[in-house]
Amino acid sequence: MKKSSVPVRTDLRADDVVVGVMEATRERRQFLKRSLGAAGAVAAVAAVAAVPVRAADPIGKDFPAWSTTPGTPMRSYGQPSKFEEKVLRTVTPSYGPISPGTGTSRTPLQTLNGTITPNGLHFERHHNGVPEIDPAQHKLLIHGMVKKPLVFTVANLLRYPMVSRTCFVECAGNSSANTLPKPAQANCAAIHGLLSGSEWTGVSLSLLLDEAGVEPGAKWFLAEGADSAAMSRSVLLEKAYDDAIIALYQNGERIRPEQGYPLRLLVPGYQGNMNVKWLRRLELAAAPMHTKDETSKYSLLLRDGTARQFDFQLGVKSLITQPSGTLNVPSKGLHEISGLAWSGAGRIVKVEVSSDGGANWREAVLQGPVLSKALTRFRLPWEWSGAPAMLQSRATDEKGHVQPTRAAWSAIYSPANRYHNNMIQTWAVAADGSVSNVYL
Ligand SMILES: Nc1nc2c(c(=O)[nH]1)N[C@H]1C(S)=C(S)[C@@H](COP(=O)(O)O)O[C@H]1N2
Ligand SMILES: [Mo]
Repeated sequence: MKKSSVPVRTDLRADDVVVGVMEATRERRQFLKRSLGAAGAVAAVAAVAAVPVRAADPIGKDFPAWSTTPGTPMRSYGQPSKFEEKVLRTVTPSYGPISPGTGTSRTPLQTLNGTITPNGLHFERHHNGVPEIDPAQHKLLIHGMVKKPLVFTVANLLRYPMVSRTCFVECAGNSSANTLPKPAQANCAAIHGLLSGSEWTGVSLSLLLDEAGVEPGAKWFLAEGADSAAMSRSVLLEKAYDDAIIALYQNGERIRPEQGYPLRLLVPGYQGNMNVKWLRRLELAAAPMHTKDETSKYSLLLRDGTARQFDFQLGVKSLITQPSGTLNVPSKGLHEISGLAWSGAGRIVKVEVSSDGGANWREAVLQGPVLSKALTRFRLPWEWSGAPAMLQSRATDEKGHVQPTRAAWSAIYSPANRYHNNMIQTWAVAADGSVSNVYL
Protein backbone atom coordinates (compact mmCIF):
# COMPACT_ATOMS: atom_id res chain seq x y z
CA MET A 1 0.00 0.00 0.00
CA LYS A 2 1.14 3.54 -0.70
CA LYS A 3 2.38 5.41 2.33
CA SER A 4 0.72 8.65 3.40
CA SER A 5 2.46 11.69 1.97
CA VAL A 6 1.46 13.92 4.91
CA PRO A 7 4.69 15.21 6.45
CA VAL A 8 5.22 14.41 10.13
CA ARG A 9 5.67 17.53 12.23
CA THR A 10 8.52 17.01 14.68
CA ASP A 11 8.73 20.59 15.85
CA LEU A 12 5.62 20.55 18.04
CA ARG A 13 4.89 18.96 21.40
CA ALA A 14 2.95 15.67 21.20
CA ASP A 15 -0.22 17.32 22.54
CA ASP A 16 -0.09 20.03 19.90
CA VAL A 17 0.40 17.58 17.07
CA VAL A 18 -2.50 15.37 18.15
CA VAL A 19 -4.92 18.22 18.86
CA GLY A 20 -3.91 20.24 15.82
CA VAL A 21 -4.18 17.46 13.29
CA MET A 22 -7.43 16.15 14.78
CA GLU A 23 -9.06 19.59 14.75
CA ALA A 24 -8.22 20.16 11.13
CA THR A 25 -9.23 16.66 10.13
CA ARG A 26 -12.53 16.77 11.97
CA GLU A 27 -13.58 20.11 10.50
CA ARG A 28 -12.59 19.08 7.03
CA ARG A 29 -14.61 15.87 7.33
CA GLN A 30 -17.71 17.69 8.52
CA PHE A 31 -17.33 20.17 5.72
CA LEU A 32 -17.00 17.44 3.11
CA LYS A 33 -20.07 15.65 4.48
CA ARG A 34 -22.09 18.86 4.16
CA SER A 35 -21.03 19.73 0.66
CA LEU A 36 -21.07 16.22 -0.78
CA GLY A 37 -24.80 15.69 0.04
CA ALA A 38 -26.54 16.39 -3.28
CA ALA A 39 -23.98 18.05 -5.54
CA GLY A 40 -21.86 15.10 -6.64
CA ALA A 41 -18.13 14.57 -6.77
CA VAL A 42 -17.05 17.20 -9.34
CA ALA A 43 -18.87 20.10 -7.67
CA ALA A 44 -17.53 18.97 -4.33
CA VAL A 45 -13.94 19.15 -5.51
CA ALA A 46 -14.51 22.69 -6.78
CA ALA A 47 -16.10 23.73 -3.49
CA VAL A 48 -13.21 22.26 -1.50
CA ALA A 49 -10.74 24.28 -3.52
CA ALA A 50 -12.62 27.55 -3.02
CA VAL A 51 -13.17 27.39 0.75
CA PRO A 52 -10.15 27.51 3.07
CA VAL A 53 -9.58 24.09 4.58
CA ARG A 54 -7.33 25.38 7.34
CA ALA A 55 -9.34 26.40 10.36
CA ALA A 56 -7.02 26.41 13.36
CA ASP A 57 -3.35 27.30 13.30
CA PRO A 58 -1.26 25.25 15.72
CA ILE A 59 1.32 28.04 15.95
CA GLY A 60 -1.12 30.90 16.53
CA LYS A 61 -4.79 31.64 16.95
CA ASP A 62 -5.68 32.17 13.29
CA PHE A 63 -3.75 31.55 10.12
CA PRO A 64 -2.21 34.77 8.80
CA ALA A 65 -3.74 36.23 5.62
CA TRP A 66 -0.85 34.96 3.47
CA SER A 67 -1.79 31.39 4.34
CA THR A 68 -5.45 31.73 3.45
CA THR A 69 -5.49 33.91 0.31
CA PRO A 70 -3.83 33.33 -3.06
CA GLY A 71 -0.33 34.75 -3.48
CA THR A 72 0.77 37.25 -6.13
CA PRO A 73 1.51 36.06 -9.68
CA MET A 74 4.83 35.26 -11.27
CA ARG A 75 7.11 38.05 -12.52
CA SER A 76 9.80 38.01 -15.14
CA TYR A 77 12.64 39.29 -12.96
CA GLY A 78 12.62 38.64 -9.22
CA GLN A 79 13.31 41.12 -6.44
CA PRO A 80 14.15 40.65 -2.75
CA SER A 81 11.34 40.70 -0.21
CA LYS A 82 10.10 44.20 0.57
CA PHE A 83 10.92 43.45 4.19
CA GLU A 84 14.59 43.35 3.18
CA GLU A 85 14.54 46.74 1.48
CA LYS A 86 17.04 48.14 3.98
CA VAL A 87 19.72 45.65 2.89
CA LEU A 88 21.56 48.00 0.56
CA ARG A 89 25.04 48.96 -0.56
CA THR A 90 26.59 51.84 1.39
CA VAL A 91 27.19 54.49 -1.23
CA THR A 92 30.02 56.90 -0.45
CA PRO A 93 29.57 60.42 -1.83
CA SER A 94 31.03 61.02 -5.28
CA TYR A 95 34.09 63.15 -5.84
CA GLY A 96 31.94 66.06 -7.04
CA PRO A 97 30.11 67.36 -10.08
CA ILE A 98 32.96 66.83 -12.56
CA SER A 99 32.71 63.06 -12.29
CA PRO A 100 29.63 62.09 -10.27
CA GLY A 101 30.22 58.40 -10.90
CA THR A 102 33.66 58.31 -9.30
CA GLY A 103 33.70 56.59 -5.94
CA THR A 104 32.56 53.42 -4.25
CA SER A 105 29.55 51.59 -2.95
CA ARG A 106 30.11 48.83 -0.45
CA THR A 107 28.68 45.36 0.13
CA PRO A 108 26.64 45.05 3.37
CA LEU A 109 28.71 42.12 4.67
CA GLN A 110 27.10 42.35 8.12
CA THR A 111 23.61 41.54 6.82
CA LEU A 112 24.55 38.79 4.35
CA ASN A 113 25.47 35.16 4.95
CA GLY A 114 27.04 32.36 2.95
CA THR A 115 29.82 33.23 0.51
CA ILE A 116 28.21 34.52 -2.68
CA THR A 117 27.27 38.19 -3.02
CA PRO A 118 23.95 38.90 -4.75
CA ASN A 119 24.68 40.79 -7.97
CA GLY A 120 22.73 43.85 -6.90
CA LEU A 121 24.90 44.10 -3.77
CA HIS A 122 28.33 43.52 -5.36
CA PHE A 123 30.56 46.40 -4.30
CA GLU A 124 31.37 49.05 -6.90
CA ARG A 125 34.51 51.03 -7.52
CA HIS A 126 34.45 53.29 -10.55
CA HIS A 127 37.14 55.78 -11.50
CA ASN A 128 34.80 57.70 -13.80
CA GLY A 129 31.33 56.25 -13.53
CA VAL A 130 29.58 53.35 -15.25
CA PRO A 131 29.63 53.55 -19.05
CA GLU A 132 26.54 52.39 -20.90
CA ILE A 133 28.06 50.07 -23.49
CA ASP A 134 26.10 48.68 -26.41
CA PRO A 135 27.29 45.07 -26.70
CA ALA A 136 26.59 45.12 -30.44
CA GLN A 137 29.25 47.81 -30.86
CA HIS A 138 31.79 46.81 -28.23
CA LYS A 139 35.00 45.10 -29.34
CA LEU A 140 38.01 43.52 -27.65
CA LEU A 141 41.37 43.94 -29.39
CA ILE A 142 44.36 41.66 -28.73
CA HIS A 143 47.54 43.07 -30.25
CA GLY A 144 51.18 43.98 -29.55
CA MET A 145 53.62 41.05 -29.40
CA VAL A 146 51.32 38.55 -31.13
CA LYS A 147 51.62 36.84 -34.51
CA LYS A 148 48.10 37.77 -35.54
CA PRO A 149 46.27 40.70 -33.92
CA LEU A 150 42.61 39.78 -33.31
CA VAL A 151 39.41 41.70 -32.73
CA PHE A 152 36.53 39.97 -30.99
CA THR A 153 32.94 41.08 -30.94
CA VAL A 154 30.87 40.13 -27.92
CA ALA A 155 28.86 37.77 -30.11
CA ASN A 156 32.14 36.02 -31.14
CA LEU A 157 33.25 35.61 -27.55
CA LEU A 158 29.92 34.12 -26.53
CA ARG A 159 30.61 31.23 -28.96
CA TYR A 160 33.82 30.14 -27.22
CA PRO A 161 33.96 27.30 -24.69
CA MET A 162 33.61 28.74 -21.19
CA VAL A 163 34.87 28.07 -17.69
CA SER A 164 33.78 29.35 -14.27
CA ARG A 165 35.82 30.79 -11.42
CA THR A 166 34.28 31.20 -8.01
CA CYS A 167 36.41 33.86 -6.38
CA PHE A 168 36.47 37.05 -4.38
CA VAL A 169 37.09 40.51 -5.77
CA GLU A 170 38.61 42.88 -3.20
CA CYS A 171 39.71 46.46 -3.80
CA ALA A 172 43.37 47.02 -2.89
CA GLY A 173 42.09 49.91 -0.78
CA ASN A 174 39.60 47.80 1.18
CA SER A 175 39.83 48.27 4.98
CA SER A 176 41.93 51.40 4.44
CA ALA A 177 39.88 53.14 7.16
CA ASN A 178 41.76 50.96 9.64
CA THR A 179 45.14 52.30 8.46
CA LEU A 180 44.15 55.77 9.75
CA PRO A 181 45.32 56.85 13.21
CA LYS A 182 41.91 56.51 14.87
CA PRO A 183 39.46 53.60 14.49
CA ALA A 184 36.31 54.62 12.63
CA GLN A 185 33.07 53.80 14.44
CA ALA A 186 31.26 52.28 11.50
CA ASN A 187 29.79 49.01 10.34
CA CYS A 188 31.45 46.21 8.41
CA ALA A 189 30.28 47.59 5.06
CA ALA A 190 31.86 51.00 5.64
CA ILE A 191 35.19 49.57 6.79
CA HIS A 192 35.52 46.30 4.86
CA GLY A 193 32.76 46.30 2.21
CA LEU A 194 34.98 46.67 -0.87
CA LEU A 195 34.82 42.89 -0.97
CA SER A 196 32.41 40.56 -2.74
CA GLY A 197 32.29 36.94 -3.89
CA SER A 198 30.82 35.58 -7.12
CA GLU A 199 30.89 32.79 -9.64
CA TRP A 200 32.28 34.37 -12.82
CA THR A 201 31.97 32.62 -16.17
CA GLY A 202 33.74 33.39 -19.39
CA VAL A 203 36.53 32.46 -21.79
CA SER A 204 40.02 31.42 -20.62
CA LEU A 205 42.39 34.21 -21.56
CA SER A 206 45.01 31.63 -22.59
CA LEU A 207 42.66 30.29 -25.26
CA LEU A 208 42.35 33.71 -26.92
CA LEU A 209 46.08 34.40 -26.60
CA ASP A 210 46.92 31.05 -28.20
CA GLU A 211 44.67 31.96 -31.09
CA ALA A 212 46.51 35.27 -31.54
CA GLY A 213 49.88 33.49 -31.12
CA VAL A 214 52.09 34.97 -28.42
CA GLU A 215 55.51 36.13 -29.70
CA PRO A 216 58.58 34.86 -27.86
CA GLY A 217 59.79 37.58 -25.52
CA ALA A 218 56.30 38.76 -24.55
CA LYS A 219 56.13 38.74 -20.74
CA TRP A 220 53.33 41.19 -19.90
CA PHE A 221 50.00 42.35 -21.17
CA LEU A 222 48.29 45.67 -20.73
CA ALA A 223 44.55 45.55 -20.00
CA GLU A 224 42.58 48.70 -20.84
CA GLY A 225 38.97 49.58 -20.06
CA ALA A 226 36.51 51.35 -22.36
CA ASP A 227 35.28 53.73 -19.64
CA SER A 228 36.38 57.36 -19.71
CA ALA A 229 38.80 56.60 -16.84
CA ALA A 230 40.62 54.33 -19.32
CA MET A 231 41.69 52.10 -16.45
CA SER A 232 44.92 50.43 -17.58
CA ARG A 233 47.01 47.84 -15.80
CA SER A 234 50.04 45.72 -16.71
CA VAL A 235 49.69 42.04 -15.83
CA LEU A 236 52.33 39.31 -16.02
CA LEU A 237 51.55 36.95 -18.89
CA GLU A 238 51.84 33.99 -16.50
CA LYS A 239 48.47 34.94 -15.04
CA ALA A 240 46.80 34.40 -18.43
CA TYR A 241 48.14 30.84 -18.40
CA ASP A 242 47.17 30.31 -14.78
CA ASP A 243 43.53 31.27 -14.17
CA ALA A 244 42.65 34.62 -15.81
CA ILE A 245 39.42 34.75 -17.80
CA ILE A 246 37.48 37.21 -19.89
CA ALA A 247 34.33 37.15 -17.80
CA LEU A 248 30.91 37.57 -19.43
CA TYR A 249 28.65 36.17 -16.70
CA GLN A 250 28.30 36.92 -12.98
CA ASN A 251 26.44 34.39 -10.85
CA GLY A 252 24.80 32.94 -13.91
CA GLU A 253 23.53 36.11 -15.57
CA ARG A 254 25.38 38.50 -17.86
CA ILE A 255 27.71 40.81 -15.96
CA ARG A 256 25.96 43.86 -14.53
CA PRO A 257 26.89 47.29 -15.99
CA GLU A 258 28.50 48.18 -12.63
CA GLN A 259 30.73 45.11 -12.85
CA GLY A 260 31.94 45.71 -16.41
CA TYR A 261 29.19 44.83 -18.89
CA PRO A 262 29.63 43.39 -21.42
CA LEU A 263 33.00 41.94 -20.32
CA ARG A 264 35.77 42.29 -17.80
CA LEU A 265 39.16 40.84 -17.12
CA LEU A 266 39.09 38.53 -14.11
CA VAL A 267 42.40 37.83 -12.36
CA PRO A 268 41.48 35.77 -9.27
CA GLY A 269 43.29 36.75 -6.07
CA TYR A 270 44.83 39.92 -7.51
CA GLN A 271 44.11 43.54 -6.51
CA GLY A 272 40.51 44.40 -7.41
CA ASN A 273 41.80 47.21 -9.61
CA MET A 274 43.39 44.75 -12.03
CA ASN A 275 40.03 43.17 -12.87
CA VAL A 276 39.61 45.73 -15.62
CA LYS A 277 35.94 46.31 -16.35
CA TRP A 278 34.47 47.20 -19.74
CA LEU A 279 37.64 45.62 -21.18
CA ARG A 280 38.48 46.81 -24.71
CA ARG A 281 42.17 46.10 -25.30
CA LEU A 282 44.94 43.68 -24.38
CA GLU A 283 48.41 44.60 -25.59
CA LEU A 284 51.24 42.11 -25.21
CA ALA A 285 54.66 43.50 -24.41
CA ALA A 286 58.11 42.59 -23.10
CA ALA A 287 57.84 44.95 -20.12
CA PRO A 288 55.16 46.60 -17.98
CA MET A 289 53.74 49.90 -19.23
CA HIS A 290 53.91 51.96 -15.98
CA THR A 291 50.45 53.46 -16.45
CA LYS A 292 48.96 56.06 -14.11
CA ASP A 293 46.99 53.32 -12.38
CA GLU A 294 50.11 51.40 -11.35
CA THR A 295 52.54 54.22 -10.52
CA SER A 296 50.80 57.02 -8.65
CA LYS A 297 48.25 54.48 -7.46
CA TYR A 298 48.08 50.81 -6.44
CA SER A 299 51.72 50.52 -5.43
CA LEU A 300 52.56 50.01 -1.76
CA LEU A 301 54.40 52.53 0.41
CA LEU A 302 56.86 50.80 2.73
CA ARG A 303 58.35 51.71 6.11
CA ASP A 304 61.80 52.29 4.63
CA GLY A 305 60.49 55.05 2.32
CA THR A 306 60.45 52.96 -0.88
CA ALA A 307 57.38 51.83 -2.80
CA ARG A 308 56.64 48.30 -3.97
CA GLN A 309 55.21 48.25 -7.48
CA PHE A 310 53.49 45.30 -9.18
CA ASP A 311 52.64 43.49 -5.94
CA PHE A 312 49.45 42.01 -7.30
CA GLN A 313 48.37 39.25 -4.95
CA LEU A 314 46.14 40.08 -2.00
CA GLY A 315 47.17 38.73 1.39
CA VAL A 316 45.46 36.19 3.62
CA LYS A 317 42.66 37.86 5.53
CA SER A 318 39.56 37.21 7.62
CA LEU A 319 36.84 39.21 9.24
CA ILE A 320 34.09 38.51 11.72
CA THR A 321 30.92 39.79 10.08
CA GLN A 322 28.48 38.74 12.84
CA PRO A 323 28.74 40.30 15.38
CA SER A 324 30.54 43.34 14.00
CA GLY A 325 30.76 47.14 14.27
CA THR A 326 27.46 48.77 15.29
CA LEU A 327 25.62 45.40 15.29
CA ASN A 328 24.81 44.75 18.94
CA VAL A 329 24.97 41.40 20.70
CA PRO A 330 21.36 41.23 21.87
CA SER A 331 21.75 39.15 25.05
CA LYS A 332 24.03 36.95 27.14
CA GLY A 333 24.18 33.27 26.21
CA LEU A 334 24.85 31.30 23.08
CA HIS A 335 25.61 33.05 19.78
CA GLU A 336 27.24 32.03 16.53
CA ILE A 337 30.34 34.00 15.59
CA SER A 338 30.53 33.97 11.82
CA GLY A 339 32.69 35.62 9.20
CA LEU A 340 34.62 35.41 5.96
CA ALA A 341 38.19 34.37 5.20
CA TRP A 342 40.06 34.57 1.89
CA SER A 343 43.52 34.63 0.37
CA GLY A 344 44.92 35.66 -2.98
CA ALA A 345 47.38 32.76 -2.70
CA GLY A 346 44.86 29.90 -2.66
CA ARG A 347 42.67 28.00 -0.18
CA ILE A 348 41.99 28.89 3.43
CA VAL A 349 43.06 26.03 5.71
CA LYS A 350 42.40 27.46 9.16
CA VAL A 351 40.56 30.28 10.90
CA GLU A 352 41.07 30.83 14.61
CA VAL A 353 38.82 33.02 16.75
CA SER A 354 39.70 34.81 19.96
CA SER A 355 37.27 36.49 22.34
CA ASP A 356 39.99 37.96 24.57
CA GLY A 357 41.96 40.06 22.13
CA GLY A 358 44.32 37.34 20.96
CA ALA A 359 45.38 35.73 24.28
CA ASN A 360 43.51 32.48 23.55
CA TRP A 361 42.35 31.07 20.22
CA ARG A 362 39.80 28.44 19.20
CA GLU A 363 39.58 26.93 15.74
CA ALA A 364 36.42 27.79 13.81
CA VAL A 365 34.56 25.42 11.49
CA LEU A 366 35.13 26.15 7.79
CA GLN A 367 31.98 25.76 5.73
CA GLY A 368 32.64 23.70 2.62
CA PRO A 369 33.35 23.62 -0.18
CA VAL A 370 36.52 25.61 0.52
CA LEU A 371 37.63 26.99 -2.85
CA SER A 372 40.90 28.58 -3.89
CA LYS A 373 40.90 32.42 -3.90
CA ALA A 374 37.24 32.40 -2.86
CA LEU A 375 35.38 33.67 0.17
CA THR A 376 35.21 30.97 2.85
CA ARG A 377 32.60 31.15 5.60
CA PHE A 378 33.71 30.25 9.13
CA ARG A 379 31.51 29.65 12.15
CA LEU A 380 32.02 29.09 15.85
CA PRO A 381 29.55 28.87 18.74
CA TRP A 382 30.23 31.48 21.43
CA GLU A 383 28.76 31.64 24.91
CA TRP A 384 28.78 35.29 25.91
CA SER A 385 28.96 35.76 29.70
CA GLY A 386 28.02 39.43 29.47
CA ALA A 387 31.56 40.57 30.31
CA PRO A 388 33.39 42.87 27.88
CA ALA A 389 35.09 40.87 25.08
CA MET A 390 37.55 41.52 22.23
CA LEU A 391 36.64 39.44 19.17
CA GLN A 392 39.29 38.64 16.57
CA SER A 393 39.75 36.15 13.75
CA ARG A 394 43.03 34.99 12.22
CA ALA A 395 43.21 33.10 8.93
CA THR A 396 45.91 30.79 7.54
CA ASP A 397 46.10 29.79 3.86
CA GLU A 398 47.41 26.68 2.15
CA LYS A 399 50.76 28.37 1.43
CA GLY A 400 51.29 28.85 5.17
CA HIS A 401 50.62 32.59 5.21
CA VAL A 402 49.12 33.72 8.52
CA GLN A 403 47.06 36.90 8.80
CA PRO A 404 49.22 39.55 10.52
CA THR A 405 48.46 41.49 13.68
CA ARG A 406 48.18 45.27 13.47
CA ALA A 407 51.72 45.55 14.88
CA ALA A 408 53.20 43.10 12.36
CA TRP A 409 51.45 44.77 9.41
CA SER A 410 52.46 48.26 10.56
CA ALA A 411 56.10 47.17 10.81
CA ILE A 412 56.14 46.58 7.01
CA TYR A 413 54.14 49.50 5.59
CA SER A 414 54.50 53.27 5.82
CA PRO A 415 51.87 55.03 7.97
CA ALA A 416 50.82 56.70 4.69
CA ASN A 417 50.11 53.37 2.94
CA ARG A 418 46.41 52.66 2.41
CA TYR A 419 46.59 49.49 0.31
CA HIS A 420 46.61 45.77 1.11
CA ASN A 421 45.43 46.10 4.69
CA ASN A 422 44.95 42.50 5.79
CA MET A 423 45.65 42.98 9.50
CA ILE A 424 43.53 41.28 12.16
CA GLN A 425 40.32 43.20 12.94
CA THR A 426 39.26 43.64 16.57
CA TRP A 427 35.60 44.17 17.50
CA ALA A 428 35.11 45.16 21.14
CA VAL A 429 31.89 43.93 22.76
CA ALA A 430 30.91 46.13 25.74
CA ALA A 431 28.91 44.92 28.75
CA ASP A 432 25.76 46.41 27.20
CA GLY A 433 26.32 44.34 24.04
CA SER A 434 27.35 47.24 21.81
CA VAL A 435 30.14 46.45 19.32
CA SER A 436 32.85 48.92 18.34
CA ASN A 437 35.94 48.99 16.17
CA VAL A 438 39.16 49.10 18.24
CA TYR A 439 42.87 48.96 17.49
CA LEU A 440 44.84 46.30 19.36
N1 LIG B 1 37.63 50.04 -16.55
C1 LIG B 1 37.67 50.08 -15.23
N2 LIG B 1 37.95 48.94 -14.59
C2 LIG B 1 37.99 48.91 -13.24
C3 LIG B 1 37.75 50.11 -12.49
C4 LIG B 1 37.43 51.28 -13.21
O1 LIG B 1 37.17 52.35 -12.63
N3 LIG B 1 37.40 51.23 -14.58
N4 LIG B 1 37.86 50.05 -11.12
C5 LIG B 1 38.75 49.03 -10.60
C6 LIG B 1 38.77 48.91 -9.18
S1 LIG B 1 39.71 50.05 -8.34
C7 LIG B 1 38.20 47.85 -8.55
S2 LIG B 1 38.40 47.62 -6.89
C8 LIG B 1 37.36 46.89 -9.27
C9 LIG B 1 35.96 46.90 -8.67
O2 LIG B 1 35.13 46.00 -9.33
P1 LIG B 1 33.56 46.06 -9.07
O3 LIG B 1 33.13 47.49 -9.26
O4 LIG B 1 32.95 45.10 -10.02
O5 LIG B 1 33.36 45.63 -7.66
O6 LIG B 1 37.26 47.17 -10.64
C10 LIG B 1 38.44 47.66 -11.22
N5 LIG B 1 38.27 47.75 -12.63
MO1 LIG C 1 40.02 49.26 -6.19
